[in-house]
Amino acid sequence: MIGKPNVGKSTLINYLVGDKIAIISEKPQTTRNIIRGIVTFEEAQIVFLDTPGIVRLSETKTPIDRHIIEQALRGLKGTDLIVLIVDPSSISEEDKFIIENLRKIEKVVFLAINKIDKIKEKELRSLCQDYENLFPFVRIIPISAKKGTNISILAGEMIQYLPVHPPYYSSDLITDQPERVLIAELIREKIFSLARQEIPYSVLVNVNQFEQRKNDLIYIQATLHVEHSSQKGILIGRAGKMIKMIGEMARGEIEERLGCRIYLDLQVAVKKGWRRRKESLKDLGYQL
Ligand SMILES: Nc1nc2c(ncn2[C@@H]2O[C@H](COP(=O)(O)OP(=O)(O)OP(=O)(O)O)[C@@H](O)[C@H]2O)c(=O)[nH]1
Ligand SMILES: [Mg+2]
Repeated sequence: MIGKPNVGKSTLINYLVGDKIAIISEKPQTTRNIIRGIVTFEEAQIVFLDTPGIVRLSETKTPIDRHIIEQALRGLKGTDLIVLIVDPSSISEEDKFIIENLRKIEKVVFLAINKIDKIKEKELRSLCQDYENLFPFVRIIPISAKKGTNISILAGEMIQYLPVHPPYYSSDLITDQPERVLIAELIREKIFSLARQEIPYSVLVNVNQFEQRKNDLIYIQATLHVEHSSQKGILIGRAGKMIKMIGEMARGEIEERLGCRIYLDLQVAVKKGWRRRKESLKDLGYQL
């Protein structure tokens, strides 16, 4: 699944697997890694890849952003099917940039026009026509990832185009993402919903400790790395208010997921200019 930032790729993967495996926010460029969501149907298994939102390479602000996008585009070659996800506004430069990349690889491409809960039937028809004129999509399916509209149709159609192969994963698995990574992501999601401007983009979350303590309590220690010392104060907030709120929101959700009580210990540290250094990709889970 590929698309420009904020079109609802992560919302869609969560709907498909029936659980939250990818974080979501109102801000663009939330997803940083490729996340696998596995759905096993009676007649097939689909391994969906949620990818970071694509912007034109000339628009990237840091070498890391550039690498992340290049990686997502390269990843297209290794898949059986591609679903381009767009929002129902008119075709943007980003959409065109992605389509140009799709032309270079000969693959079956579906178009999913998401957020149809936000537009009128007539506008949708003319948008479908515009996309049809632009690229030979095998199917154009209007969906709402938030409401679940037409998602089963999309999956059903995709199954028709899958190659024959034994399942890659056991049928009870919905993701191969390690628990620590998911916890770090959930913390990052709360930062996206509470902090403003550059802050969410400047934070790198590392879960360092994850230990079972007595009385069914799990102790989790995570460090929130920011790029500059000035951001440290903002993330902590006046009298520690901001970090406390992040911690409370994240704790609630992590407890729900793990089904037990946790003690969440958050620390903020400065990792000067980490977004400008290519080595940081390793901390983000990429292979250099
Ligand atoms: N109205 C409406 N909003 C939606 C729908 N799907 C997603 N959204 C909203 O769109 C915003 C972005 O959703 P995400 O799933 O984070 O988008 P994304 O494509 O993964 O974004 P990046 O990771 O930044 O590339 C969130 O506020 C979602 O709630 C939909 O079907 N209808
Ligand atoms: Mg996303």
